[in-house]
Parts: sequence; structure tokens; C-alpha cells
Amino acid sequence: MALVTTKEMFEKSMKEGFAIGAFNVNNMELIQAIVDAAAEQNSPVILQASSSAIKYAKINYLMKMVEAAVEEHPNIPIAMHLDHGPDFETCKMCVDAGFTSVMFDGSKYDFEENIRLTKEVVDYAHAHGVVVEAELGKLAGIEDDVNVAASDAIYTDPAQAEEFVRRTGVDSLAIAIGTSHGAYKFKGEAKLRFDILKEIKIRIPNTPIVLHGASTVIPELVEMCNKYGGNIPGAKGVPDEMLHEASVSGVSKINVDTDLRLAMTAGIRKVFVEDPSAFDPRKYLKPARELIQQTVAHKMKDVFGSANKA
Ligand code: PH4
Ligand code: ZN
Repeated sequence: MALVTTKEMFEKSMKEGFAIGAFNVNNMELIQAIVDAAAEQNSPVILQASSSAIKYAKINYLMKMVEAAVEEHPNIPIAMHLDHGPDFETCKMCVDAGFTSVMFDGSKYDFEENIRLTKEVVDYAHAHGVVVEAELGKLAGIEDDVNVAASDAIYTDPAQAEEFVRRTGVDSLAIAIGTSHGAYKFKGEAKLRFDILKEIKIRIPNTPIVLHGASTVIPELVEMCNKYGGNIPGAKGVPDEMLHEASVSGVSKINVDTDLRLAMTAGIRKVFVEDPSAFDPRKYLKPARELIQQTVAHKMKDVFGSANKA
């Protein structure tokens, strides 16, 4: 099987009420851990790279490794997606390089400009058999180089969502209901606006909904980082129960990056502290890769409900 678009996996997710994890990648160990977890769980999976990840790893290396992952796991639907494409050129570069899905993130523009720019990307991508995710509303926190103060976070307006999808022809829509990027999502209790999600779903029942900034910030991983010399105090994410509720309430794609960063860092830190003489990278990258795989498998099986949906 070749790389697939997200079309069929999203159709299945909407029909059967589960979500597909979209996991950020920028190196070989992440890619291997994620697709091995998907194979172990017989789950569809989306690999995604941001423009800064592409700058770091280089698009050619990323695509060759993703192609290798597909060859290793021919029975698992794997999509390759651009996360937070900042402009038409970056989206075009990824379409031309063989990505099967791209996100154009026009959330920093006003409504009309977001529609105009998204439509340009949709026209190009669709002409090349590639699907497009767009974003409406603003997430609090830091994403790429855009910093939106928490107080300026703007929830997605359901009526605008309907108009946006109709006028752009976009394939999926990222919405803002209270999540944010990174390890510090909530000061007090975690709170998501499921009422807004419900309203959006009523207005665009056939459009897959995407949740960004949806890491759990798994307490065990934060503790492990801190235990082995890290300093990540007060980190807090979206609890598993809320992500499960989102998965059965019409969210089709759930983005996870922070939890993978924590797993990799925790695994490496542990080896460094327990065996200061270790300096063969395989000695610390192997356990780190295993911890990432466990983390991804847990999400697929226990939270998103995508296990056995390949
Ligand atoms: N993302 C990840 C964005 C990563 O430039 P960069 O590579 O740092 O960008 O789109 C998410 O939605 C991840 O959410 P999370 O932080 O809750 O895991
Ligand atoms: Zn994001």
C-alpha cells in the first residue's frame, strides 16, 4: 500500500465514532515508534511535520523515512500531513513532495482573508489529489512562530465554521474549543467547550473536525523527566477522559506532539542518570523509542478508539 489521504479514514471515523491520532515527527525514532504502535494496534495513523520540523529534518529525509515506514507496514493506512502550513508556497512544496494532506493555517488572518488564502491552497491541493485542513478560531499558546496570548484565544464560531467550509471546499477543519499547544495548557482545571463542538457538528456534520494542542501532558512522563534531572514544573494537558469524549463526539483527528517529546526526553534522561558511562546513542534512543511506542499505543487503544480500525 502507498501513503493514503485522510479521506477514507475520516469517513470511517465519523461513521463509527472514533478519532485518529496525528503525531508530529522530525526524526527516525519518532517515525518508527509511531508506525510500530499503529501496526501493533492495527490502527490508521497520521504522521505530520510542521514547517519547523521540515526545516530541521529536511523534506527529502522525512519523505524517504515515511516511505520506508509504509513499506514496512503495508496493511496500515498511513497519511503524511503538513502541520500548520504558514503559506501557499510551503503547502505547494509538500504537495509536490508527495504529502497526502496539508494544513493551511490562516487563523491569524481575518475571516475573509483566511477564506481567500485557504481556497488557493484547496484549489492547488485538490488538483493534485491532496486533501486540505484549515483552521478557524485561535488556540491559546505558542505554535510555530505565532504567539497568541491566552486572553486573546478566540473560540470557533459555529456559524462562521459552516460558511467557511462551504466557501473554501476544505476537507477538514481545526477548531478552537479551549486547547492550546505545549505543556502548559491550563492554570486550574482543564476545561473544553464541548457545547461549541456540538454546535459546530450540527452545522457541518460531514466535515471531519480536528483538535490541535491535544496532548495529555502525561503526568507519569513529566514525573519521569523531573525525577531524572529535568525541570518541568506545573505542566498540565487535556485529560484522557476529555479526549475520549471528543473522539466519540465528532472529532476525527487529534494532534499529539508534546506527549511524544516528553516520552523521548524521559527515556533518554533515565539512561543518562542510571548509566552515566553510556555514550552510544543506540543505548538511550532505543528505550526512548520504546517509550514513545507505548505512549502512542495507549492513545490508540484506550483513548482515541482507533485500535482495530485499520
Ligand atoms: N501541533 C504541533 C505543532 C508543533 O513548530 P513546531 O514543530 O514546534 O509545531 O500542531 C499540535 O497541535 C500539538 O499539540 P500538543 O502540543 O498538545 O501536543
Ligand atoms: Zn497545532
